[in-house]
Amino acid sequence: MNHEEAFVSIRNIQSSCKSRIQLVRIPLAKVFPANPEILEGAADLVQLSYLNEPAVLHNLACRYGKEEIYTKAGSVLIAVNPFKRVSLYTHDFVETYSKPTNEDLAPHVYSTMAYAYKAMMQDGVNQSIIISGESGAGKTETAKIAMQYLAAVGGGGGIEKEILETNPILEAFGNAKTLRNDNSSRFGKLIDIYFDGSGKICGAKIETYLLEKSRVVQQVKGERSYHIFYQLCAGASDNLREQIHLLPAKDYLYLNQSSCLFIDNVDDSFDFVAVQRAMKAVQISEEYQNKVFAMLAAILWLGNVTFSVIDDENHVEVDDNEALSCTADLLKCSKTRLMEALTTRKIRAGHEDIVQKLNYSQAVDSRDALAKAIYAGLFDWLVEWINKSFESARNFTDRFITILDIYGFESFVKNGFEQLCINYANERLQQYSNLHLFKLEQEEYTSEGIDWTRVEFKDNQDCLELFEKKPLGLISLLDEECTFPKGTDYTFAEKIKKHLDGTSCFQAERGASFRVKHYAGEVTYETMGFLEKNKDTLNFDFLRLLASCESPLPQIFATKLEEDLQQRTDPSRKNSSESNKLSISTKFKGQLCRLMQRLGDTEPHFVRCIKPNTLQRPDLFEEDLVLQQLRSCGVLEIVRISRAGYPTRLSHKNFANRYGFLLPTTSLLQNDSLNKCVAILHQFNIPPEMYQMGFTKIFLRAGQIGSLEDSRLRTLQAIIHFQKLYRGFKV
Ligand code: AD9
Ligand code: MG
Repeated sequence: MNHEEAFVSIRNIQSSCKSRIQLVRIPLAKVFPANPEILEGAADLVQLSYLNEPAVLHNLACRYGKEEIYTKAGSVLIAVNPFKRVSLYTHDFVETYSKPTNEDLAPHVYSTMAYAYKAMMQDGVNQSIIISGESGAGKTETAKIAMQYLAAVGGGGGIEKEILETNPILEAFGNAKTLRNDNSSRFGKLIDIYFDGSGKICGAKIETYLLEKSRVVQQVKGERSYHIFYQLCAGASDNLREQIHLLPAKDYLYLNQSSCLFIDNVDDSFDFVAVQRAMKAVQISEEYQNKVFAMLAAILWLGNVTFSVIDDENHVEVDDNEALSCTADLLKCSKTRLMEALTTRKIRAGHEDIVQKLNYSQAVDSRDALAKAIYAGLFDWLVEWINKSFESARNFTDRFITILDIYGFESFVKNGFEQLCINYANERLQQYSNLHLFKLEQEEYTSEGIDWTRVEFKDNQDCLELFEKKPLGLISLLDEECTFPKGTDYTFAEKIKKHLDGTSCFQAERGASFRVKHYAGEVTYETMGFLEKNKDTLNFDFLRLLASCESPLPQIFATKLEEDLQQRTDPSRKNSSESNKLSISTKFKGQLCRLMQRLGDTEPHFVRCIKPNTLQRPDLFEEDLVLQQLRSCGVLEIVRISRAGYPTRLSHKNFANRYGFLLPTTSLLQNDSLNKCVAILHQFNIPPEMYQMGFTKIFLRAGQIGSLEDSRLRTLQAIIHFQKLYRGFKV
């Protein structure tokens, strides 16, 4: 064997945690020390002596094999998606975790929630649960489990049932089947659950972020639009079907274009009943439910509206057919007005309006834009309705636990504007969690009188500046380009390359692409569609059309859209013309900023969800996939923060009890724990830079406990061996 190589026995981890030993030749640099057996499957990663990536992975795999899906990484809870029912959420579990105990209970969402609930009630500090992870990792399920726990311990008034019923509604209208997750949330969600002085739930408030509107009109092959469309088509009663001129899902372009109408093991008509029940629970009357369904049908019919070219310039008129009549009938608007809005655009020139005819692709875009606006209006209306239904009870208290279920970091083959926004949100959350965890560490060190300056820590401020800096940050430059009449996605790409190339987190790529070095990895973005999506131009003709509808919902949408337009108009600028309204990215930045402030007033708890395989299958732990997530959701960063400091912490007493017997008999005369600790450190030649002595605890650098454990084990084995010999001798 040469110096650079080592023979190592590799434990081939099966999900059942049974090991198969294999002998392989590996470069020395790639060999990491394994942890002592006593740490196998440790409930907290920080307990590991060796915090290298394979050790962390091995630990999670071992636990996963035993259906121990929860593991702690310091104060963070890691949840590995089991993709099957696990018996961890019964009433007994709620009981166990909600009772005060001195025992160390296994990591669980319930234990995080129990801690948060207690802290809120006893210390009066509002709490937040921040759930992150990539698509399909289990964020939404975890959020529901958290809510169910709170409903169990803080329930009784009945309102908790209504709060839980908001889940099926928001999932029906905001979730869809994607290639990654059959029930993927296409919006971010923050829910505050309010409690009265006796700890009973008394209200809730929901805020949503960036709903993916484009899905309403287009999906990639194998994905679906929002569940509610298929549920409606499958589950509507004959009466309702007739009322809203409903066809089967396969007959609507917006639903059939992606060749995916069903989801395995999902019964859409059954789920429709559940949604209707949930809507009733939040006091949406049957009459109003039917108005909601009429809007959905209007969107579907709108998708079937077709156009015919009428001249050499490709101008179009709407085909006057069933699709057009049904849309107009459902919206309760004039057919002529609808036709006009779909095929022309009024443009303001000086003091006059000029009517411009649309060509074929413009008309299709305008039809889709109307469908998206109606859907977004409907979604916002539902959220507002739900919030109103909880409003009165909420007024009496300011005590709450907030749960954040937000899209995780995304990196696909092609990444666009949505990914940029999502990853920006993740950068913000990452900074927030790093600062918090770092602060926690710092507090513990300070309270123990430990020298804190020896711990180094790097943050992601550079990347956030790349986004937020004014005037030369990604968001500012994008906004600026949106205000130029001649600005295009291409000129935007040119501009950011000119101004940002050379900054630490940015790299120019070929064509209209650029690359950002995120904390979780590098992502290449293509600027196509950036300007249009950032502007989210609102066509005033549609606003007027919706306002003219006799049905109440389109009227409400029109008012809301107008309000939104006003909100998005920067008050510092006087002229409220379209080009001066706040862009989507700037609005999102503001939302994130408020979110951070809100979270800043609470005591946060972090849950990182991990997807163990891409097949959504139980009992399959793909190490590479998990490792990539551990890196990108910052678990290894947390571990690194601990590693940068002194991850092993034992009280003087525990340390002295565990290793004291290894001391020569003379030292054993020391009866004081602290003196014993010092003697042990001397005995084992642990250098001063490898530990610090706190007031009540001893702090050790990563890896130090391993050699002590080895000696302890060897000595114990020798003692046992000796005892056996001695007994044999006696017999
Ligand atoms: V997305 O970003 O919204 O696409 P999520 O929210 O992270 O994603 P979700 O909670 O929807 O993922 O979980 C995906 C699927 O995993 C669920 O539909 C369940 O089938 C499965 N899952 C997740 N967590 C659990 C669990 N604790 N127990 C059982 C689970 N199944
Ligand atoms: Mg989700």
